[in-house]
Amino acid sequence: ESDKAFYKAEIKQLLKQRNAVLVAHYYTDPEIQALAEETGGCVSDSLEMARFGKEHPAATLIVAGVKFMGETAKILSPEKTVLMPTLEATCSLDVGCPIEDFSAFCDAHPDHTVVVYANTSAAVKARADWVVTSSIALEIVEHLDAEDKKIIWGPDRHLGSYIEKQTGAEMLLWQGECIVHDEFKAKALRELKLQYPNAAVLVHPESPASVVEVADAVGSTSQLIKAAQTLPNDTFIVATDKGIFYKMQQAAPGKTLIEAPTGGNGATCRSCAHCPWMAMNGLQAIYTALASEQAKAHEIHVDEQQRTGALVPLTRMLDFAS
Ligand code: CIZ
Ligand code: SF4
Repeated sequence: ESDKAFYKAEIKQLLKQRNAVLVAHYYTDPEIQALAEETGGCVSDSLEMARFGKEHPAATLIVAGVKFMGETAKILSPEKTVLMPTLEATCSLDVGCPIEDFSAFCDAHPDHTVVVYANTSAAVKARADWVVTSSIALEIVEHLDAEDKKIIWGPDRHLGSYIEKQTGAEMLLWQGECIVHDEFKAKALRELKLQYPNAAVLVHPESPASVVEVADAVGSTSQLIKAAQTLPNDTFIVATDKGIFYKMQQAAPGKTLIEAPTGGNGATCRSCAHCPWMAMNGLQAIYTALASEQAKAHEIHVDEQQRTGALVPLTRMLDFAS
Protein backbone atom coordinates (compact mmCIF):
# COMPACT_ATOMS: atom_id res chain seq x y z
CA GLU A 1 0.00 0.00 0.00
CA SER A 2 2.77 2.46 0.86
CA ASP A 3 4.47 1.49 -2.42
CA LYS A 4 1.28 2.33 -4.22
CA ALA A 5 1.02 5.71 -2.53
CA PHE A 6 4.64 6.40 -3.47
CA TYR A 7 4.11 5.51 -7.13
CA LYS A 8 0.89 7.51 -7.37
CA ALA A 9 2.51 10.62 -5.93
CA GLU A 10 5.57 10.26 -8.18
CA ILE A 11 3.44 9.68 -11.27
CA LYS A 12 1.39 12.82 -10.57
CA GLN A 13 4.60 14.83 -10.27
CA LEU A 14 6.14 13.34 -13.41
CA LEU A 15 3.00 13.91 -15.48
CA LYS A 16 3.30 17.63 -14.71
CA GLN A 17 7.06 17.77 -15.22
CA ARG A 18 6.89 16.03 -18.56
CA ASN A 19 3.75 17.78 -19.80
CA ALA A 20 2.18 14.34 -20.13
CA VAL A 21 -1.34 12.98 -19.83
CA LEU A 22 -2.49 9.46 -18.88
CA VAL A 23 -4.97 7.81 -21.23
CA ALA A 24 -6.37 4.53 -19.88
CA HIS A 25 -8.62 1.82 -21.26
CA TYR A 26 -11.70 0.54 -19.41
CA TYR A 27 -10.00 -2.85 -19.06
CA THR A 28 -7.01 -1.62 -17.06
CA ASP A 29 -7.01 -2.14 -13.31
CA PRO A 30 -9.32 0.16 -11.29
CA GLU A 31 -6.43 2.02 -9.62
CA ILE A 32 -5.02 2.95 -13.02
CA GLN A 33 -8.41 4.22 -14.21
CA ALA A 34 -8.80 6.22 -10.99
CA LEU A 35 -5.36 7.75 -11.46
CA ALA A 36 -6.18 8.76 -15.03
CA GLU A 37 -9.33 10.46 -13.79
CA GLU A 38 -7.60 12.20 -10.90
CA THR A 39 -4.88 13.61 -13.12
CA GLY A 40 -7.10 15.00 -15.87
CA GLY A 41 -6.52 12.14 -18.27
CA CYS A 42 -9.23 9.94 -19.68
CA VAL A 43 -10.69 6.47 -19.26
CA SER A 44 -12.51 5.13 -22.29
CA ASP A 45 -12.69 2.73 -25.21
CA SER A 46 -10.11 2.69 -27.96
CA LEU A 47 -12.03 5.11 -30.21
CA GLU A 48 -12.31 7.75 -27.49
CA MET A 49 -8.73 7.15 -26.33
CA ALA A 50 -7.56 7.93 -29.86
CA ARG A 51 -9.65 11.09 -30.05
CA PHE A 52 -8.69 12.31 -26.60
CA GLY A 53 -4.98 11.79 -27.24
CA LYS A 54 -5.14 13.64 -30.53
CA GLU A 55 -7.02 16.62 -29.14
CA HIS A 56 -5.21 16.98 -25.82
CA PRO A 57 -2.49 19.66 -25.78
CA ALA A 58 0.05 17.57 -23.78
CA ALA A 59 3.37 16.87 -25.53
CA THR A 60 3.51 13.32 -24.20
CA LEU A 61 0.79 10.70 -24.06
CA ILE A 62 1.15 7.75 -21.73
CA VAL A 63 -1.21 5.09 -22.96
CA ALA A 64 -2.31 2.44 -20.46
CA GLY A 65 -3.77 -0.27 -22.63
CA VAL A 66 -2.32 -2.55 -25.26
CA LYS A 67 0.12 -1.96 -28.11
CA PHE A 68 -2.39 -1.20 -30.85
CA MET A 69 -3.77 1.64 -28.72
CA GLY A 70 -0.33 3.21 -28.36
CA GLU A 71 0.26 2.79 -32.09
CA THR A 72 -3.08 4.38 -32.93
CA ALA A 73 -2.21 7.34 -30.70
CA LYS A 74 1.14 7.73 -32.50
CA ILE A 75 -0.45 7.41 -35.94
CA LEU A 76 -2.85 10.24 -35.12
CA SER A 77 -0.36 12.38 -33.21
CA PRO A 78 3.11 11.85 -34.74
CA GLU A 79 4.42 15.06 -33.17
CA LYS A 80 3.73 13.72 -29.68
CA THR A 81 5.86 11.34 -27.65
CA VAL A 82 3.76 8.25 -27.00
CA LEU A 83 4.83 6.12 -24.06
CA MET A 84 3.42 2.84 -22.81
CA PRO A 85 3.91 1.24 -19.39
CA THR A 86 5.18 -1.81 -21.29
CA LEU A 87 5.66 -2.53 -24.96
CA GLU A 88 4.98 -6.22 -24.20
CA ALA A 89 1.24 -5.68 -23.80
CA THR A 90 -0.29 -6.98 -26.99
CA CYS A 91 -3.64 -8.51 -28.00
CA SER A 92 -4.51 -11.97 -29.31
CA LEU A 93 -6.36 -10.37 -32.24
CA ASP A 94 -3.29 -8.38 -33.29
CA VAL A 95 -0.97 -11.37 -32.82
CA GLY A 96 -3.35 -13.63 -34.74
CA CYS A 97 -3.41 -11.39 -37.79
CA PRO A 98 0.11 -11.11 -39.23
CA ILE A 99 0.39 -8.66 -42.11
CA GLU A 100 1.83 -11.13 -44.67
CA ASP A 101 -1.05 -13.60 -44.27
CA PHE A 102 -3.72 -10.95 -44.02
CA SER A 103 -2.41 -9.14 -47.06
CA ALA A 104 -2.45 -12.39 -49.07
CA PHE A 105 -6.08 -12.95 -47.96
CA CYS A 106 -6.97 -9.47 -49.21
CA ASP A 107 -5.05 -9.95 -52.46
CA ALA A 108 -7.04 -13.11 -53.13
CA HIS A 109 -10.29 -11.08 -53.03
CA PRO A 110 -9.45 -7.82 -54.77
CA ASP A 111 -13.11 -6.89 -55.29
CA HIS A 112 -13.71 -6.70 -51.52
CA THR A 113 -13.59 -3.65 -49.27
CA VAL A 114 -11.20 -4.35 -46.39
CA VAL A 115 -12.55 -3.49 -42.95
CA VAL A 116 -10.32 -4.10 -39.94
CA TYR A 117 -10.92 -3.82 -36.26
CA ALA A 118 -8.81 -1.32 -34.33
CA ASN A 119 -7.16 -4.27 -32.56
CA THR A 120 -4.55 -4.70 -35.32
CA SER A 121 -1.01 -3.63 -36.14
CA ALA A 122 -0.25 -0.41 -38.01
CA ALA A 123 0.74 -2.52 -41.03
CA VAL A 124 -2.65 -4.28 -41.12
CA LYS A 125 -4.45 -0.95 -40.77
CA ALA A 126 -2.39 0.40 -43.67
CA ARG A 127 -3.67 -2.50 -45.82
CA ALA A 128 -7.32 -1.66 -44.97
CA ASP A 129 -9.92 0.62 -46.49
CA TRP A 130 -11.65 1.15 -43.14
CA VAL A 131 -10.69 0.81 -39.50
CA VAL A 132 -13.56 0.32 -37.04
CA THR A 133 -13.98 -0.14 -33.31
CA SER A 134 -16.81 -2.15 -31.80
CA SER A 135 -18.68 1.07 -31.00
CA ILE A 136 -19.04 1.99 -34.66
CA ALA A 137 -18.57 -1.25 -36.60
CA LEU A 138 -22.29 -1.86 -37.18
CA GLU A 139 -22.93 1.59 -38.63
CA ILE A 140 -19.92 1.49 -40.92
CA VAL A 141 -20.75 -1.97 -42.25
CA GLU A 142 -24.38 -0.90 -42.77
CA HIS A 143 -23.11 2.08 -44.73
CA LEU A 144 -20.88 -0.14 -46.90
CA ASP A 145 -23.62 -2.73 -47.37
CA ALA A 146 -26.02 -0.01 -48.56
CA GLU A 147 -23.47 0.66 -51.31
CA ASP A 148 -23.47 -3.07 -52.15
CA LYS A 149 -19.85 -3.48 -51.14
CA LYS A 150 -18.50 -6.96 -50.49
CA ILE A 151 -16.48 -6.96 -47.29
CA ILE A 152 -13.38 -8.59 -45.90
CA TRP A 153 -13.53 -8.44 -42.12
CA GLY A 154 -10.63 -9.01 -39.75
CA PRO A 155 -9.53 -10.18 -37.33
CA ASP A 156 -12.32 -11.02 -34.79
CA ARG A 157 -14.54 -13.78 -36.14
CA HIS A 158 -17.17 -13.48 -33.38
CA LEU A 159 -17.63 -9.76 -33.86
CA GLY A 160 -17.58 -10.32 -37.63
CA SER A 161 -20.34 -12.92 -37.58
CA TYR A 162 -22.41 -10.80 -35.19
CA ILE A 163 -22.20 -7.86 -37.59
CA GLU A 164 -22.91 -10.11 -40.55
CA LYS A 165 -26.09 -11.34 -38.84
CA GLN A 166 -27.21 -7.86 -37.84
CA THR A 167 -26.62 -6.23 -41.21
CA GLY A 168 -27.03 -9.06 -43.69
CA ALA A 169 -23.84 -7.81 -45.35
CA GLU A 170 -21.72 -10.22 -47.37
CA MET A 171 -18.54 -10.70 -45.34
CA LEU A 172 -15.43 -12.86 -45.56
CA LEU A 173 -14.15 -13.37 -42.02
CA TRP A 174 -10.59 -13.67 -40.77
CA GLN A 175 -10.53 -16.35 -38.06
CA GLY A 176 -9.17 -14.46 -35.06
CA GLU A 177 -10.50 -14.18 -31.54
CA CYS A 178 -10.03 -12.37 -28.25
CA ILE A 179 -8.79 -14.84 -25.62
CA VAL A 180 -10.81 -13.04 -22.95
CA HIS A 181 -14.23 -12.90 -24.59
CA ASP A 182 -13.86 -16.26 -26.29
CA GLU A 183 -13.95 -17.89 -22.82
CA PHE A 184 -17.46 -16.83 -21.86
CA LYS A 185 -19.76 -19.85 -21.67
CA ALA A 186 -23.41 -19.83 -22.75
CA LYS A 187 -24.62 -22.79 -20.70
CA ALA A 188 -23.25 -21.49 -17.42
CA LEU A 189 -24.54 -18.02 -18.31
CA ARG A 190 -28.08 -19.36 -18.80
CA GLU A 191 -27.87 -21.11 -15.44
CA LEU A 192 -26.67 -17.93 -13.74
CA LYS A 193 -29.49 -15.98 -15.36
CA LEU A 194 -32.00 -18.38 -13.81
CA GLN A 195 -30.53 -17.62 -10.38
CA TYR A 196 -30.99 -13.88 -10.97
CA PRO A 197 -34.31 -13.57 -12.75
CA ASN A 198 -34.27 -9.75 -12.51
CA ALA A 199 -30.82 -9.41 -14.01
CA ALA A 200 -30.13 -8.17 -17.52
CA VAL A 201 -27.27 -9.81 -19.38
CA LEU A 202 -24.80 -7.41 -21.04
CA VAL A 203 -22.52 -8.92 -23.68
CA HIS A 204 -19.62 -7.60 -25.75
CA PRO A 205 -19.87 -8.98 -29.30
CA GLU A 206 -16.31 -10.35 -29.22
CA SER A 207 -18.00 -13.19 -27.29
CA PRO A 208 -19.16 -16.39 -29.05
CA ALA A 209 -22.56 -16.28 -30.81
CA SER A 210 -24.04 -18.69 -28.25
CA VAL A 211 -23.28 -16.14 -25.52
CA VAL A 212 -24.55 -13.18 -27.56
CA GLU A 213 -27.85 -15.10 -27.91
CA VAL A 214 -28.40 -14.94 -24.15
CA ALA A 215 -27.85 -11.16 -24.05
CA ASP A 216 -30.41 -8.50 -23.20
CA ALA A 217 -28.02 -5.87 -24.55
CA VAL A 218 -25.08 -6.32 -26.92
CA GLY A 219 -22.53 -3.59 -27.50
CA SER A 220 -19.11 -2.03 -27.17
CA THR A 221 -17.71 -1.15 -23.76
CA SER A 222 -19.18 2.37 -23.83
CA GLN A 223 -22.52 1.02 -25.02
CA LEU A 224 -22.62 -1.58 -22.22
CA ILE A 225 -21.88 1.10 -19.62
CA LYS A 226 -24.73 3.12 -21.08
CA ALA A 227 -27.01 0.07 -20.91
CA ALA A 228 -26.24 -0.46 -17.20
CA GLN A 229 -27.09 3.20 -16.65
CA THR A 230 -30.37 3.24 -18.57
CA LEU A 231 -31.94 -0.23 -18.24
CA PRO A 232 -34.36 -0.51 -15.31
CA ASN A 233 -32.85 -3.74 -13.93
CA ASP A 234 -31.12 -3.61 -10.55
CA THR A 235 -28.65 -6.37 -11.43
CA PHE A 236 -26.45 -6.95 -14.45
CA ILE A 237 -24.51 -10.01 -15.52
CA VAL A 238 -21.62 -8.69 -17.58
CA ALA A 239 -19.74 -10.60 -20.29
CA THR A 240 -16.67 -8.50 -20.96
CA ASP A 241 -13.37 -7.79 -19.21
CA LYS A 242 -14.06 -7.12 -15.54
CA GLY A 243 -11.95 -3.95 -15.66
CA ILE A 244 -15.15 -2.36 -16.95
CA PHE A 245 -16.79 -2.73 -13.53
CA TYR A 246 -15.00 0.38 -12.29
CA LYS A 247 -16.70 2.78 -14.72
CA MET A 248 -19.90 0.77 -14.94
CA GLN A 249 -20.39 0.97 -11.18
CA GLN A 250 -19.75 4.73 -11.30
CA ALA A 251 -22.35 5.07 -14.05
CA ALA A 252 -24.85 2.82 -12.27
CA PRO A 253 -24.32 3.30 -8.53
CA GLY A 254 -26.39 1.04 -6.32
CA LYS A 255 -26.78 -1.60 -9.02
CA THR A 256 -25.29 -5.06 -8.62
CA LEU A 257 -22.75 -6.17 -11.21
CA ILE A 258 -21.92 -9.84 -11.62
CA GLU A 259 -19.20 -11.40 -13.76
CA ALA A 260 -20.45 -13.72 -16.49
CA PRO A 261 -19.04 -17.23 -16.14
CA THR A 262 -15.88 -18.30 -17.99
CA GLY A 263 -14.45 -21.70 -18.58
CA GLY A 264 -17.41 -23.56 -17.04
CA ASN A 265 -17.54 -25.22 -13.60
CA GLY A 266 -14.42 -23.55 -12.32
CA ALA A 267 -12.29 -25.17 -15.00
CA THR A 268 -9.20 -23.19 -15.87
CA CYS A 269 -9.43 -20.66 -18.63
CA ARG A 270 -6.68 -18.67 -20.28
CA SER A 271 -7.84 -15.32 -19.08
CA CYS A 272 -10.84 -15.53 -16.71
CA ALA A 273 -12.50 -12.25 -17.70
CA HIS A 274 -9.41 -10.14 -17.37
CA CYS A 275 -7.02 -9.51 -20.21
CA PRO A 276 -3.49 -10.54 -19.20
CA TRP A 277 -2.01 -7.80 -21.39
CA MET A 278 -4.21 -5.06 -19.96
CA ALA A 279 -3.14 -6.29 -16.52
CA MET A 280 0.50 -5.47 -17.33
CA ASN A 281 -0.28 -1.75 -16.97
CA GLY A 282 0.64 -1.42 -13.30
CA LEU A 283 1.59 1.65 -11.27
CA GLN A 284 5.25 0.70 -11.19
CA ALA A 285 5.38 0.29 -14.98
CA ILE A 286 3.76 3.70 -15.50
CA TYR A 287 6.21 5.25 -13.06
CA THR A 288 9.18 3.66 -14.82
CA ALA A 289 8.00 4.77 -18.24
CA LEU A 290 7.70 8.36 -17.08
CA ALA A 291 10.81 8.42 -14.90
CA SER A 292 13.40 7.04 -17.30
CA GLU A 293 15.11 9.98 -18.99
CA GLN A 294 15.43 8.19 -22.30
CA ALA A 295 12.23 6.20 -22.04
CA LYS A 296 13.26 4.33 -25.19
CA ALA A 297 12.11 1.03 -23.77
CA HIS A 298 8.64 2.54 -23.44
CA GLU A 299 8.30 4.71 -26.50
CA ILE A 300 6.04 3.77 -29.41
CA HIS A 301 7.44 4.22 -32.91
CA VAL A 302 5.54 3.58 -36.11
CA ASP A 303 7.28 3.29 -39.47
CA GLU A 304 6.41 6.46 -41.42
CA GLN A 305 5.10 4.66 -44.49
CA GLN A 306 2.86 2.46 -42.35
CA ARG A 307 1.79 5.48 -40.36
CA THR A 308 0.61 7.48 -43.36
CA GLY A 309 -1.01 4.34 -44.79
CA ALA A 310 -2.90 3.61 -41.57
CA LEU A 311 -3.89 7.24 -41.11
CA VAL A 312 -6.20 7.09 -44.15
CA PRO A 313 -8.67 4.41 -42.87
CA LEU A 314 -8.36 5.70 -39.29
CA THR A 315 -9.29 9.22 -40.36
CA ARG A 316 -12.15 7.79 -42.40
CA MET A 317 -13.52 6.21 -39.21
CA LEU A 318 -13.09 9.35 -37.11
CA ASP A 319 -14.77 11.48 -39.78
CA PHE A 320 -17.62 8.97 -40.10
CA ALA A 321 -18.07 8.93 -36.32
CA SER A 322 -18.23 12.69 -35.93
O1 CIZ B 1 -11.56 -5.77 -26.34
C1 CIZ B 1 -10.99 -4.70 -26.54
O2 CIZ B 1 -9.76 -4.63 -26.53
C2 CIZ B 1 -11.79 -3.50 -26.79
C3 CIZ B 1 -13.19 -3.55 -26.47
C4 CIZ B 1 -11.22 -2.43 -27.32
C5 CIZ B 1 -11.92 -1.16 -27.56
O3 CIZ B 1 -12.30 -0.91 -28.71
O4 CIZ B 1 -12.11 -0.39 -26.63
FE1 SF4 C 1 -7.21 -8.01 -27.15
FE2 SF4 C 1 -9.14 -9.23 -25.88
FE3 SF4 C 1 -7.19 -8.12 -24.49
FE4 SF4 C 1 -8.98 -6.61 -25.78
S1 SF4 C 1 -9.40 -7.95 -24.07
S2 SF4 C 1 -6.77 -6.33 -25.75
S3 SF4 C 1 -9.39 -7.84 -27.59
S4 SF4 C 1 -6.99 -9.86 -25.91
